[in-house]
Amino acid sequence: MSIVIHGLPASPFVRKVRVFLAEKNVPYELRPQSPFDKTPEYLAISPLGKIPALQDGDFAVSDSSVICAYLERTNPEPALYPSDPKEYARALWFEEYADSKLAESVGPAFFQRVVRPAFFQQEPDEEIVAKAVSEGLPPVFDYLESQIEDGSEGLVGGRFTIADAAVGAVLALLIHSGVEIDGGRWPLLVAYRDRVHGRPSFKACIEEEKQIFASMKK
Ligand SMILES: N[C@@H](CCC(=O)N[C@@H](CS)C(=O)NCC(=O)O)C(=O)O
Repeated sequence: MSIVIHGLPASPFVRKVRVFLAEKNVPYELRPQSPFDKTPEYLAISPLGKIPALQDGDFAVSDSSVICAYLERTNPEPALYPSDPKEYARALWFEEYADSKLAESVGPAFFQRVVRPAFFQQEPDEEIVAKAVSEGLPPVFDYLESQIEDGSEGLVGGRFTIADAAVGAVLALLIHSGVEIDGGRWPLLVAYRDRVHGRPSFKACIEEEKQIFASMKK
């Protein structure tokens, strides 16, 4: 297996890359790398010390967006970036939105409910979770709800693209955090989330992660 992904399954950015690889049917090895363990060896392949990083033979590169763009060139089928210029730009926009605003809004609940107990043996601060759920998340859910076409397989061009790999990867954090999306208020988002997470690529990751988090809580 020539492709190695350095990272942990808990990271939405690692999940995005894993889903992307699965959608393209490319085998890879996930090599455990904590974002808190910035060894000189890891910094040599990921200069910011962040996960994920990719190694493909003697080539290494970091950042999930860069990695996916690289993989699209090395493994063009199925295409996960639209070819139409406007759709391409919109797909990149949703990837950017997922990696920044959506991740920042979902992050506090995940950090409190999963990262603190599992990695630091600390209790979650439920006030932080409640604030994120009541104030941080509704505007991003409103925005996504306004962008989803009823029944569509993806946010752009009616099919699964990098946009959905990125958005779905961050939405998966809510499952692990025990945060529900209110289907009465955001019905298109819930249906979209279910369609995206129902794909074999996402299903495999999410099931594996559930088992990992369950065993870490014991
Ligand atoms: N833009 C980067 C973000 C990666 C990122 O922030 N990863 C987190 C883990 S989810 C990390 O490594 N954090 C450690 C740090 O910021 O030093 C990407 O898309 O790969």
